[in-house]
Amino acid sequence: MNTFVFALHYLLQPLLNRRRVPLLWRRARGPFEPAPLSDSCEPAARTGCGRPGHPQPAVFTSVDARIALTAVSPRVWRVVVSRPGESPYRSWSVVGDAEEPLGVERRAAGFTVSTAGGAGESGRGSPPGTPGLAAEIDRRSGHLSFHFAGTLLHRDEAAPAASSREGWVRCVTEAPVREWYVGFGERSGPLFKNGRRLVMWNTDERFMRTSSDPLYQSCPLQIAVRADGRAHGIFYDNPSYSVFRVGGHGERPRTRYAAEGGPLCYYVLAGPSLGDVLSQFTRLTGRPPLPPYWALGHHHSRWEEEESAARIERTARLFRERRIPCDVLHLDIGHMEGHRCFTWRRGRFPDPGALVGTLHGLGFRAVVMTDPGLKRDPDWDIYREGVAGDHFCRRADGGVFHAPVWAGQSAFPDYLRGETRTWWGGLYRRYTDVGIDGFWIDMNEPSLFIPRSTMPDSVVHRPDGEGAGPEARLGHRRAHNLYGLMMAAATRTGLLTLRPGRRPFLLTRSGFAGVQRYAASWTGDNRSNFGHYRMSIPMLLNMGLSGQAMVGPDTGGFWGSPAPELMARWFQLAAVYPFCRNHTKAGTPPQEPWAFGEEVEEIVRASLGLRYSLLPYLYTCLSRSHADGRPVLRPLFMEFPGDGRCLEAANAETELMVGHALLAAPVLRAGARARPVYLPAGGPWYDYHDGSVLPGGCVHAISAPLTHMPLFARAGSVVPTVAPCMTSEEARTSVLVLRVYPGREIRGAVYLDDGETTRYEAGERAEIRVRGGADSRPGPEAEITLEITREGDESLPLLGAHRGLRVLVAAPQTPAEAVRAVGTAAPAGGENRPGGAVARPLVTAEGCAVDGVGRSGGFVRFGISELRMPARLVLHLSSP
Ligand code: MIG
Repeated sequence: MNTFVFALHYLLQPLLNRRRVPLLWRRARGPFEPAPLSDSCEPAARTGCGRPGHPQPAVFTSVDARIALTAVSPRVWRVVVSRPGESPYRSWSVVGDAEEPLGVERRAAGFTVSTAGGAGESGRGSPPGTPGLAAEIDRRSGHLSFHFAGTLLHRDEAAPAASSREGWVRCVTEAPVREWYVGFGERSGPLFKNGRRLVMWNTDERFMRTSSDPLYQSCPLQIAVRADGRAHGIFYDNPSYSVFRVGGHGERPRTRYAAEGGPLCYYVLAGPSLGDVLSQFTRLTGRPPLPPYWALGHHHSRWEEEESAARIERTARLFRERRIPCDVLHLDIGHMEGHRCFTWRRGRFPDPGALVGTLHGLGFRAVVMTDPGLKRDPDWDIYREGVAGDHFCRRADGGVFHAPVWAGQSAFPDYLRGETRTWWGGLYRRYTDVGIDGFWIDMNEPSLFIPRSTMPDSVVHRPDGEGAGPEARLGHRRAHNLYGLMMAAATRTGLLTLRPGRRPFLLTRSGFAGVQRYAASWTGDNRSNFGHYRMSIPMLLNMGLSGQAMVGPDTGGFWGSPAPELMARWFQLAAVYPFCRNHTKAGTPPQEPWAFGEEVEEIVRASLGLRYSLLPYLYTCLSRSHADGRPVLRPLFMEFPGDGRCLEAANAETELMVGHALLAAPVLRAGARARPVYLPAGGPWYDYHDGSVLPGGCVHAISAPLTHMPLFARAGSVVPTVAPCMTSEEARTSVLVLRVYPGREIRGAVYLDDGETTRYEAGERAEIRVRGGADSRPGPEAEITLEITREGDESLPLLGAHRGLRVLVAAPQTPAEAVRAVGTAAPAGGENRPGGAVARPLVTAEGCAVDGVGRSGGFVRFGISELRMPARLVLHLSSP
């Protein structure tokens, strides 16, 4: 499409899709009274409500409104506010639900609702004594206020307010103290959303700027962080077009939320830590499954309209010849015959199976793209099947809805229908049959080449499943934000059916709350400039805080061509992003790492080398996201709650924690060769590159030549690594190197499984845990204790696929002689006094043998053999 058409769509799209938030709101008429038990089930009873043994929600009704409070757990409550005639609450996002009993007490002005505490009658509840949320409801207005552990979280004003105009609903919340707002899914702009207007309407933003809103995904989750480090969240579970006017930076911030359709439903997530909020949110909406290990490798992509097997193969060979680590090559829409999904371009892909075979032989995996739009071509079997099976979205008059996209006039599967999802999922057989490894879905906002860029309001979707009868119809306005989510659901389920037991790798552009349970996401069509590079940090942090762990931008930028310096800097940063892919638009200059001169090529090679050495760590971080929803990329204030300087924007959106142990501080400006880095209090910190020690709680001027991104390890952490290598398979199988950064308490883990199958879900996984500590005696003498244990499935090899174990202990202050003196001959557990220089053994070992002691960089290195678990190492570092 030419720029003119793009520009036209760009201009018209917001005009045609935007809706004004009504000015007038009807308040419910009080008083509210507890509803009789028989009325207390929600209109669309999704759970066992009302059946024997199922606790009842606390329901309050007035003449024209109904407020239902349900405790999913003591710290996660659902509020549904409905007016007569409103459609029932039905969720596409929430998959993990339960109910806890609630108690209602009458007070002077209203009622207090609290979790009865304890496991309750149902026996499914939380451990007794878990403090829970409590709510007060004002009898006259129906306003609610939520408390947790003696603190007021927010007062909701006008919860039962609706507007007569097209059934909008709204909720205004007021916090009693200053708050910092994060979450909200994939968004441009700064990290903190205070004072911003955010629209939830999935949009293919064709000219993405650093201020564009909305973008491809929506997640109506607002997380509030307070100065004392506490956090709580409100998740508005409603896919309608909606608008947040997020509270400002004042002392009593008020947030206004309004959605185009009811009922109003929100979940209060009590925290109290930011990590708890993530755990609570992902308990509701699902946790990210583990991707195959290879998906953590470097992905290379390019939208090439003149795609061919020959070009792909050439690219693969170049990566190997030039020794640039790489695992995955992506095939964009150029591989299709006339942009028909699931087909191969004739002539240019004579034998797709052979191509995939060649790629596998070179150690690559192949990912292909599919779009929702299927070409209107009665001679094409897939289109015919779609029509015959009634799988396409319909016009109001019942005919199949068609609109132009890449393939020309196309029809669009109605992913809200279960049968259609099954049909769609089955189509992937055409790719899995030739060995394609991973899948990439695009244009699923949905994005169409018509001026409004998406389906007209009149298009009809026909959802099915629980709560929806066979007659159910959903207009596009209501289904819009769900389209990408359900396409991802259909694709993932299809892949699991086609290749039972194998983990799918799926990448999606669009999504809604809960998309993390189906797919990884990239941040769409960014630009090759420093602004977009910088913005990737707050963007990914907020996606992480919205439950999505496996995320990354187009490294190098999609539109345009990066300056060599930008390419170098962006790859240094992307090296620690969970999803690391280079991608660019058709028609742009080459963006392969070798297209920017030798210096940049070497920097990219080294950055990716660092990434590959960190793969065991990144994988362990992802296993945490899978277990409890905590993201891989974390804002500083998540790891250091209560350190006020972590909430200063200058630190919060230019630095990031990668998991629990590493702090990255990328250089964000062109020409800069140093940057200020705030290292949070509680340090010290170790420079990852040279092992030197820096105190925490202050800003350091860190030099950052073009070759290095400042990276720091937290005292007390253990970072599992391997030597830099070319493929993730090498990383998975080479010697495991535990880098120990002494602190008073030492903690770390390595997650192990087969990296490929879904058996980890059934318990075929294990974890190596390292625990220990360093004494804090002053002076050069130090004693460091490490205990290495293993938990989990005993049938897995002790070190997983790793060939051996080495331990590196950061000891920058230990003089080299002290280590050299005991040399490599240090007998495990024995006295060693070569020349009587060292009075005590350098190391005592139980459960393993130590050999090959030496010094490398700022580390003391131990080779470990004859390993049995638990193993114990006591390391005495002393001056000779
Ligand atoms: O209208 O498939 O964001 O990554 O290269 C553009 C072609 C369609 C948009 C995706 C981009 C991809 C491109 N697609």
